[in-house]
Amino acid sequence: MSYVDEVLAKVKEKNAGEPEFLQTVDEVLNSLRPVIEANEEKYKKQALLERLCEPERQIKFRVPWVDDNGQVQVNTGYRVQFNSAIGPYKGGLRFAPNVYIGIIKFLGFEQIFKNSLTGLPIGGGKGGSDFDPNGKSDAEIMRFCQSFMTELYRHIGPETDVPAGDMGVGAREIGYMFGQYKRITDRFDGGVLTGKGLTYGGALGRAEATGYGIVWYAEEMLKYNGDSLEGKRVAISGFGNVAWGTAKKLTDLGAKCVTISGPDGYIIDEDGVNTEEKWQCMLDLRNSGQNIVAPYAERFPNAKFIAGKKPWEYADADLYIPCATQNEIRIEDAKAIVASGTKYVCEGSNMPTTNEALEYLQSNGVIVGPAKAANAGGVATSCIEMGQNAGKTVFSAEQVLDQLHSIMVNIHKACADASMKYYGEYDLVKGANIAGFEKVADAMMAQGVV
Ligand code: 2IT
Repeated sequence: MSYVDEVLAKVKEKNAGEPEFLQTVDEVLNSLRPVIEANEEKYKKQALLERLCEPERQIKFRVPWVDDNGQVQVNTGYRVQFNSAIGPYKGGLRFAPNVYIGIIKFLGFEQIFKNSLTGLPIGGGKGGSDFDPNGKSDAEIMRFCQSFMTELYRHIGPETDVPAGDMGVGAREIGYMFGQYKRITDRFDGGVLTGKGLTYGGALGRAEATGYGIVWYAEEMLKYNGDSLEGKRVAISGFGNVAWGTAKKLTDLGAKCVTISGPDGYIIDEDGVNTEEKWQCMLDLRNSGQNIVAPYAERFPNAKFIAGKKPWEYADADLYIPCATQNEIRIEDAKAIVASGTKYVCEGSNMPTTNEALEYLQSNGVIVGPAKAANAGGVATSCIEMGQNAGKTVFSAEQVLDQLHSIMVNIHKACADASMKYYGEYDLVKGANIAGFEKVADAMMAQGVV
């Protein structure tokens, strides 16, 4: 049995109840085969892959809080510190009812390669809670965030582990957590959290960064294939921070975003989600705490709401960009996307495509930009924010966004070059895994058995 197969079998046995984690490990390790085979003896002796698949540390804790009726509620908090070979653990916090250790581990594992791809010195980590922010009052959100940080603070720090937002955690939640961290520790450690407000250390451009980065990555994909975004019709899913930044940058670059979506269904807006008013509407929908997009069609009567469906059935797009959540493109969705005749899918959300759907898209000639490369602009800008905080300075929006743009161009090139080198073809999915892995593997080997 090859070393990769041996490790895959062990990981499957050991993490049987964590399908999302197994999904990403399976996808990543399979694509690393040629690199592993070239170094098999050395890597096997050092148990490099076993170490890579085992988090350095996992923290699980009780988060008690009092709701507005005086009732005590209890949630579970998590922080998985996955890999610190190239820098302090870095990655977001997700608050969503379906969060359990398997989700945090899949996100943390992906984060290792993503952070490596940025070219910046950040390791991989992820955390969160099964707390559902929808329908909660502002006071409840604050009490939850304070309780969460009352345990988390002892495990994080600007040189140790630097959380940020993910689904359910935006600038408001980061603010409440930062306040509590500062109160407990009596330190203004600006760089302990990223995605902060602009008045207390946040970076200009961080809010837009994930979406902007995705579109810049998509632009590189199209350019490489002799194409451009100008005049393209783009179907995206989601309506949160990632979808918002994506819709804005698509408009900037002359493309038209024609769909957005929520758990209740999707919106078709043939005029384009392309005005300040429409982007503000996305923010309002997010802030409503209802987690629905239907009201968009009431506010903009030319738009149509399709209940209970996903935008992948919309056939008239040149490019599809999932920006909602994991496994939102399943095999039947991949079939619809292929049937539309599109050439491109660029992943915005983390692991939006099941492995079966991914295989179907690629084997039918669709060029896929993988999330760990395409959405790396968010965490890259977080690292710029860490640098700003450490240097006791403030960067201009232009400084941040110019750097972000060149990071995205470099990531695309690193993915393309790595897949050419090991597979002799342009496959960004494999290339991202390989390019991300090589740097981490080298650092792990250099640092001995730790
Ligand atoms: O998935 C991600 O890369 C994020 N949620 C952002 C992580 C970060 O540390 O900015």
